[in-house]
Amino acid sequence: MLKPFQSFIFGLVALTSAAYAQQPQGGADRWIHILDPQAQSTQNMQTLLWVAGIFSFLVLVVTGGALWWVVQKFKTRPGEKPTKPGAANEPAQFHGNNTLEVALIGVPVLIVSVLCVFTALALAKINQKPANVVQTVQVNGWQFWWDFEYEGQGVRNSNELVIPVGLPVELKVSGKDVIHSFGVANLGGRRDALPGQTNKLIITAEKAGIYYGQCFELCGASHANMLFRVIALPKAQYDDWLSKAKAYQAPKPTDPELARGAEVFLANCAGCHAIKGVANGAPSFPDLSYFGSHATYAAGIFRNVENNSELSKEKGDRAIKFNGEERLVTLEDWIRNSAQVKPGSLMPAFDGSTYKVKNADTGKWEEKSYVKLSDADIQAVAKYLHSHKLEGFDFKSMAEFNTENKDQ
Ligand code: HEC
Ligand SMILES: [Cu+2]
Repeated sequence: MLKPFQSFIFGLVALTSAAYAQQPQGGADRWIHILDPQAQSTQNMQTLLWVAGIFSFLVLVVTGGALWWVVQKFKTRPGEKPTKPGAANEPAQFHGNNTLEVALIGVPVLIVSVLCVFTALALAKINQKPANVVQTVQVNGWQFWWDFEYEGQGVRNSNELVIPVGLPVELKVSGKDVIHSFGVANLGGRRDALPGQTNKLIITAEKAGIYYGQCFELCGASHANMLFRVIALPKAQYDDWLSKAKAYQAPKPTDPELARGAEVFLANCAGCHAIKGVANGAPSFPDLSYFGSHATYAAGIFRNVENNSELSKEKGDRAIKFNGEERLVTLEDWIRNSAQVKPGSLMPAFDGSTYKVKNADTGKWEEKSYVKLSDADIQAVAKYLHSHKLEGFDFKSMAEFNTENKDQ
């Protein structure tokens, strides 16, 4: 059994580490940090947290102190006989005390009422829809990634939400298969992403930079790998991004390797993934139109680098064991067998491996194999994906930009 003091310290450590635990993978981004508000709404929540915290601390001091005082005053000391009824050191015995009872009921009611007022005021502020909302974005949670659809713009960007600095963006959050929860702690709260329902959330980033978010509702094997980035750009840059994303049409590749990549993409990937000007894909799979500009892939868990030699453990890039040998995960590994590097990924493998399906007619399990792409084809398609960039936007190189920003 832990002694009270030890368990108190243990609890404190557990709480503090929970606040710091969620370190992002790949890229020196901001951590999810409940005590690092970066928007007015999170500032309001933080103030409320402090008010409630201070009240709770006072209650702890008063009740804990009273208990300690009583124990010290009335405990039986070494050599003393246990207190007996009627003995000289027995505390005064009484039944019923109006003042004490009123105080014991009145004080907690007062504390809760005060907290209630603070909470209602904060909620009213947070839920107020500002008049200057610049963009509405439909946010869809899928197993195990996020889709962002810019209403009225014809722009879809998966796993990375680009917003302007200082201006409110309205998010319409929904789940498309199971229940997810959208949360970007530093910018403002969470919303459950429920199938068949839309929950609204307004976010405003006060400073430029990359903010880290993730799914907060257990949704399956890769729930913990269902991350996303919010990229806040100065307004002019955001407008530029949006207009380029709107106008984007994939160029026809001239380089032979890219042309091969395009063929592989059309034959194997285009049924699911959209690339503007190449394929419409399906809304239930990530849009790869601007993949070359993205900071991360696989729903924020891997850093998107053009050259695999840029990967490093020091930068937080993930390594896993392939055939017993540990090495850093590349985009080619992802394409070859995504479920090997992200458990439960619903993207088919392209390594010729086998899987089992139940035949609906016979009820028997049958073995099937995935398509096998050659290493050269996988490399070509990876290179092809990287070639789809919005000119002047390379969020891959925003890590430094962000670290600088953090120290302001
Ligand atoms: C049957 C549909 C399907 C096909 C075909 C498919 N994918 Fe995917 N792909 C998915 C799904 C589902 C995900 C999301 C997985 C996740 O993050 O959990 C995904 C994710 C990705 C991502 C990461 C996107 C991001 O921003 O996080 C890339 C890159 C990708 N696929 C490339 C390919 C390539 C290249 C091919 C063809 C060789 C291909 N996919 C074929 C379903 C498919
Ligand atoms: Cu989820």
